Amino acid sequence: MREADKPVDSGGPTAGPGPGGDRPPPGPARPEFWRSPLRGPWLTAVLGLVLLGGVVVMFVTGLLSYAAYDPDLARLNDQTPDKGLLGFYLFDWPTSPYWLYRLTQGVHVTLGIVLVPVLLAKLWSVIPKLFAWPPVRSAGQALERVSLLLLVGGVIFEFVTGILNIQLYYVFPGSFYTLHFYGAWVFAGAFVVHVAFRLGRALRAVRAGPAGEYAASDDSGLVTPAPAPPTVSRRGALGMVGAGSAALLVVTVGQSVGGPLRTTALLAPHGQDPGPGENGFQINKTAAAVGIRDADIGPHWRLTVRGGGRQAVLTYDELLALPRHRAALPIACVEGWSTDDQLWSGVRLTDLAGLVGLRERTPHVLVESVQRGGPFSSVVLAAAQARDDRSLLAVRVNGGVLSRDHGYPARIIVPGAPGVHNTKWVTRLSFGEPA
Ligand SMILES: Nc1nc2c(c(=O)[nH]1)N[C@H]1C(S)=C(S)[C@@H](COP(=O)(O)O)O[C@H]1N2
Ligand SMILES: [Mo]
Repeated sequence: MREADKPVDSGGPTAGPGPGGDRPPPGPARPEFWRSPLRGPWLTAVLGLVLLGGVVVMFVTGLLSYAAYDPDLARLNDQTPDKGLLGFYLFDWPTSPYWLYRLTQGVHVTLGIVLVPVLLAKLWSVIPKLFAWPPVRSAGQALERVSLLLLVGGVIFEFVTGILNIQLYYVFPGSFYTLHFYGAWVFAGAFVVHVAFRLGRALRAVRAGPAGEYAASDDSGLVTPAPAPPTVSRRGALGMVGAGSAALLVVTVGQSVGGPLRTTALLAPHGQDPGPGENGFQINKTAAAVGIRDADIGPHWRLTVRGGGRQAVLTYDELLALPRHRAALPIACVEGWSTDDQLWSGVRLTDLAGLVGLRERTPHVLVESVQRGGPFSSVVLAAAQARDDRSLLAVRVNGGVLSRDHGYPARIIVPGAPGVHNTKWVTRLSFGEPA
């Protein structure tokens, strides 16, 4: 009974009351309450180092995802207009390689799911520290505990909001995007502090091995003084965590990799085979789900093209009469799922800009759909996106007419961009807007 044998610093005014002064009250604050022989610096360090690598990749791909939305281009593209310095690194999202967002966001979401068992195991491995007694020993230690609160709270917040979003539970007070964005920065700050303080110790613990020498002289607060008989070794426990991650990988990754793997994406709401035919690939929001009416996309539908002080209004037949080009491009959603390349056919955005005299040096373009409201009903595409030869206002896909749910009569498809920039049910293109 470590705590009982040796006098602990007197905690001053915050020390626990009652007999024994700083003897923790019965329950989880007593080290012998936690009996698993698995806990110790080695297990915590190995899990921590795996998380360190994973979290860095998640943070970078998350920042990339934010950049891919082109938030600086227009207020319309940005749910976090008060980001200030946090947007310091933003850059123009490229159109090549055309699978760029499919890769970065597929990695972000898949890795997030795969890390869940690692995260849970890591939190389990350090849980006795949550009940450390006395709760506050010194100002420095209090500060450390607050940073750990931000670290643990932040990581749980990021995983929970991310997973709810990809499982399509939109239960957030406010926008997921805003919460996940600011949450990531809070977490990242606490994470940097944590790594700075603990990396050296973690590396030493890993070198010492699973049954390392530390047990006798342990000051980590992780090793139980009253171990229960082991049912599995530390390596075995780690193996189970790894197996859990591998299982999650198998039932998730197909939604991003596609091809024959798509049918294995059991955990992915959009991951599975959406049926046969030219339009047989994932749908995000159906026309019905966002309130598209027959009249909106029937014979009275028009495409208005504006820019440079001019305007052209086209019927569907007039749009079909324009020169058509093809591009094989995927849809890659922020939720991590993506389609295989689909063969789109439609009118180049530069040709449409040409209708108002802006074919050369085509500027950025405001794309609006017939959808009334909703965060994805309109978007601003960058000039580089509008100028790419593969950027189309598509009217056909895989040889068939666009289905209602894929954006009939006409939708945007842009290489490299997040799915949300591929606006469906388009009715107006305003080149050079907002000014
Ligand atoms: N008008 C409109 N366009 C939209 C959306 C929307 O909700 N409304 N969703 C976007 C999102 S988030 C994605 S991922 C793609 C999905 O396209 P799909 O349903 O054809 O696969 O459409 C985009 N275009
Ligand atoms: Mo999306």
